[in-house]
Amino acid sequence: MKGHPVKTLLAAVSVASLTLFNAAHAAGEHDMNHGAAMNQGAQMHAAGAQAMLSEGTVKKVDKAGGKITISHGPLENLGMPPMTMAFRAGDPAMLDKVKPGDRIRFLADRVDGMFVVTRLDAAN
Ligand SMILES: [Cu+2]
Repeated sequence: MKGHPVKTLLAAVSVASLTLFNAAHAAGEHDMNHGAAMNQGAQMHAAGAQAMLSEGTVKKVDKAGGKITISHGPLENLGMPPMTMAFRAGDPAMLDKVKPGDRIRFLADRVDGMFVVTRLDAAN
């Protein structure tokens, strides 16, 4: 059984790489080609998850409807130019920590044809 431990190690390493790649996909690059997704994964590794956040200003908070209107800069992961639009809140609790006029950093993704804010942080 010489060499068996090495094989096991190699298998573990490929599983780890696959898991990282799938995590990048789940984060919102599913519409991009694989090369771009892999580049973005490499950038995330270098600069941290902050690199993926987009900037915006809260225009309106609709807690009853679970929506937030944001005047946003370019959303690189969605290929969207700057505009003002409504997003669905991925988590209703997000809407408790912001108000119109707040500068935010956020992450949006397309889920079932709707744009959803999956992460929301106050910007200073
Ligand atoms: Cu938009």
